Amino acid sequence: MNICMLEDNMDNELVCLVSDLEEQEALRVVREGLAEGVAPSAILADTRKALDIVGERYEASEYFIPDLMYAGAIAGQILDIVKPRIQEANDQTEPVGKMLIGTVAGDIHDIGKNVMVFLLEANGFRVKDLGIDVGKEVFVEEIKSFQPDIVGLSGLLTSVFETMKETVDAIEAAGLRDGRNIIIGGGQVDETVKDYTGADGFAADAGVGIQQCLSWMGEARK
Ligand code: B12
Repeated sequence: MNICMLEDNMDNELVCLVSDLEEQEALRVVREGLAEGVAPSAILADTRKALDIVGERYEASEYFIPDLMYAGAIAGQILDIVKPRIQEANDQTEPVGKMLIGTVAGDIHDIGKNVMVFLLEANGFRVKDLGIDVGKEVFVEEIKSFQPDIVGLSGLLTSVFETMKETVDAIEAAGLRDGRNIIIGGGQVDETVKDYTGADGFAADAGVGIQQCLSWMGEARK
């Protein structure tokens, strides 16, 4: 047991190391865990728990913007290590569905979106991730070529709720809404924002988002 586990009373070494920004130790634990057969989905779940703690520490003024960026970079490296394992498993099977996702224009937050992407892949979706600050025209063009079953719009800033609405409107105006669902996600979205933007669903948590997407594809988990 290391010091951070004693101090924070956490029983999970990876959650503790990532939330304490112990980059090298965290990456070592991830690599050893994978070698010992720990499920990639468990590593992703722990990484998400750690990012929630980082967010809480930021709001409590214990962490500052550089710490958030560092936490994001550590999470990104973990996701990079885990991703090939998830892809290996997915290559063996037909995808559950196709999902196009991006953070809408005006917003550069992507940690939560990336968690959602990895959970989608872990659950058998083929995912095209458009990245951050994605304009509505780009969503429209990518829907035409990728033909997703579901479109996911991520946004953490309240100021981009309008952009989400404009993106949904543009998809509708291009005649690309029929036969596919649109889900919005981000820490501050709720039923009211969903109704305002005209999306079909919302999720302020990736676990809820996965359940919604699986249910749309007819594979809801019990
Ligand atoms: C980390 C962070 C940053 C990092 C982002 C790094 C990165 N690569 O993403 C940096 C430092 C860059 C940043 C910048 C800014 N930030 Co900031 N940031 C945060 C912080 C602390 C944590 C966000 C996070 O990653 N959480 C952890 C993840 C795992 O959670 P999540 O994003 O909510 O994602 C989950 C769900 O929402 C969902 N989800 C997410 N996307 C999607 C998509 C779909 C389709 C689905 C289904 C689900 C889903 O699944 C995820 C996993 O469960 C939040 C505070 C908070 N508590 O959210 C502020 C916060 C979002 N930021 C805020 C602000 C104000 C800013 C800045 C404007 C600050 C500034 N003055 O420059 C800039 C904005 C720049 C821009 N144009 O976007 C405010 C927003 C307030 C508001 N009312 O809009 C917040 C709420 C902080 C606060 N309390 O004031 N930020």
